[in-house]
Amino acid sequence: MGKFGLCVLLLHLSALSVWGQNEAGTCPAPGQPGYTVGCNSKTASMEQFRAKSIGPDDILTTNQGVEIADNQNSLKAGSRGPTLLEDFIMREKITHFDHERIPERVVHARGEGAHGYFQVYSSLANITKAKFLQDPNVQTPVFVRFSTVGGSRGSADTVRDIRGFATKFYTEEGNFDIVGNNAPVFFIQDAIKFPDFVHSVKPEPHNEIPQASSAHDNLWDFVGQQPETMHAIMWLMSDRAIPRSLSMMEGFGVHTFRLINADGVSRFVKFHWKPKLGVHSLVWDEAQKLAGKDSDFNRRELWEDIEAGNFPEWELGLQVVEEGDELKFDFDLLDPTKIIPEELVPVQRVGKMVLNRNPDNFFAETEQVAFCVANIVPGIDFTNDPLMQGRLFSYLDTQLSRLGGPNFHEIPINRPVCPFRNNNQRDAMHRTTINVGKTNYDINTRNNGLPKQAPSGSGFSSYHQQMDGAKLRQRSQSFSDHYSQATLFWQSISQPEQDHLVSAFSFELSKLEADAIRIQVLTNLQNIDAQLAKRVADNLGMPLPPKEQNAYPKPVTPSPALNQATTAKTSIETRRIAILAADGVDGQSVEDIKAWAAENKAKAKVIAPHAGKLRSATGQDIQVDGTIVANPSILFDALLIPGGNQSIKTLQEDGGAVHYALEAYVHYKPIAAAAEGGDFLAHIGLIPRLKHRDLPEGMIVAENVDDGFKQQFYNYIAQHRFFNRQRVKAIPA
Ligand code: HDE
Repeated sequence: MGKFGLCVLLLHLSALSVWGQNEAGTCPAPGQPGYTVGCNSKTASMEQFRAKSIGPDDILTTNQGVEIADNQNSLKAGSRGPTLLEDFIMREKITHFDHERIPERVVHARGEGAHGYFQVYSSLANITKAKFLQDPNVQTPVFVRFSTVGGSRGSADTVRDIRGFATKFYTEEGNFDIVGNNAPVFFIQDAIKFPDFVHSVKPEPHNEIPQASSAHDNLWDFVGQQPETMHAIMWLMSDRAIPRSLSMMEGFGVHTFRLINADGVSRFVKFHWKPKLGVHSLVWDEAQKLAGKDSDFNRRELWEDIEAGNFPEWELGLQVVEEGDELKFDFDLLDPTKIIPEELVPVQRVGKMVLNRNPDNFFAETEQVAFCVANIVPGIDFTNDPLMQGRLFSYLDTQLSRLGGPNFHEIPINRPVCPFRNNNQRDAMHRTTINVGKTNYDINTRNNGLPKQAPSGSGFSSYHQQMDGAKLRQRSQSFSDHYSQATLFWQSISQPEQDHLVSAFSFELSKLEADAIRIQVLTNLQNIDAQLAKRVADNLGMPLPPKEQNAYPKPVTPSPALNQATTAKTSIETRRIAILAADGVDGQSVEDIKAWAAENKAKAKVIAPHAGKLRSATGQDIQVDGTIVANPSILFDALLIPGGNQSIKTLQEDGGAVHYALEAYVHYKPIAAAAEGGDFLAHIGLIPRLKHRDLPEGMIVAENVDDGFKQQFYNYIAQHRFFNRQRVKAIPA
């Protein structure tokens, strides 16, 4: 910082009269810059000085605050001589760089985060005393981190995987974290199996292959031996595991938690996040190509949507079960491999979460954020789910090494914003708080007994659940049906989703080396549904193994809530439309569609064979937003081919353009053509040549881009994909 900057800062600080360390000797308020536990008049000014956030606009200094005069040349003995050890500026810089990385998360390493708020629709006082769920006028700050599970930090976004969906609520009573996933069930029932499960799905230990993929022998070997994985495996092989966008996926707390009201009455609860834009997925071929062409596809879109003011939004849903109803289901509420079908216990939508601000710094916020299942507030409590019990231990434990010691709660993104007052935890690595005073123990008399416990009736106290039972290593018999809900999932999803699921199993199993593993998995599938097993076996060219005698499933009633085809399909917000054009295009329709898309919070881009500008049929300049080669069709939700004789002629001769449309077709995307655009589609064989009738579904061919055209295009884009298209398999794209 330059001397001038320092003066300005000091002047600014001395002008603070309310929260600053001023003449009156007061301390900054909790949550304000410079606030520190135990802050008093001696420490505050130093803390304020340090609390200034570091921007790019000051003069470079060393970490000791010394201004750097030359950041381009190291100190040498002669301009061609060796570098001197004395060069403390270079040594400090390189030493710091050498230590820039912290260990990546052992799972969920790749992620992206955003800030926002949560607001309850109306008071939930009847079911919980949690303060942030009482007042519809209160907006509670949140930070959300989405992640994939298996891949390393630099792996691709669009791999087949469960997505993490972790939310930290900075409530006025302390931080509450819902550390959830985009699947409502987990692969195992007991935490003791977690390291084995994770080892099996991660790259194999001898060669670290494959990265961010479940298609290898170790995972399927584990799955074959552990039928409890099968329900979550169905989700992993389904379209849910390749979300179109992070804002188009559901979130689930997975475990059953408790809600406790002010009268001490406890109820069971499952947490859900319901996306405003509905649940939509990529298709597998597209996901695989995206992993190469834009490995940041999901991350980039989240960032861009927030920058553009298209804020992702979810409703918080609760499934509440009365304490007395705990045992009324034909599965165990404590079993994390089971859902409560929404048709049995409806999801009440109780509030909304909006993500409206990107992090300032990826490392400081998204990388250093520490979620923990054990972070709860009064009014919320745990259950005996044996997976949850293990998680209560694991998160803080792993963060001790990931974030370098027990003081990671002091990192700004992890700090509560409520009046975080005091405790006697002291010292350790990276401590930044300067505690003052002579006492660091409870109960003391030397500091009038302060800090002290919350008065009786306030503060957190655990739900008084009755416990008994022998000490043993055993799983309850009520956890033993591993197939019925996998069958429920299979029978609930739509036909296209079933087809995709069969393809996903076939793809993954075809990549295995060991036939024995394939046979074991087919046996498990046979226990779920004979049709499913047969279709996969046929694709693998293998006979169907016999169904196991003692396997469930029970008869199931399909759950429409699991069917992605019934999701919200009413909006084109955030959707991306490619306008494929070349010189000579009808400029008016390009402008029209761009304006119409923007009005509807969608994004239309002109994609052309070359960058720069296009010359329209009437001689205007049209800005090209991207080239065909750098902006493939997989980056878009829909395709428009405007008219213009010359443009169409050029596109017909351009293999890249032809492939563009064929690929959009095989990915089931809406395709619209205006005027001569229809000739292009006919030329490449996507629609009949002579009459533009009997079009494949999701396609529009019209004379111009009038209101009727736009309305139909809107409906088609909102529809997302058209899975009943003919001849998709025959098209080489
Ligand atoms: Fe996690 N999990 N997990 N997990 N998990 C971690 O914590 C663990 C489980 C989930 O964006 C780790 O800080 C155990 C279920 C998310 O930072 C670790 C068990 C669900 C994230 C860990 C589970 C999750 C994690 C790795 C079984 C959905 C990323 C680094 C007993 C409800 C949070 C870290 C973020 C991260 C342990 C199972 C979700 C090792 C032991 C079930 C979203 O502590």
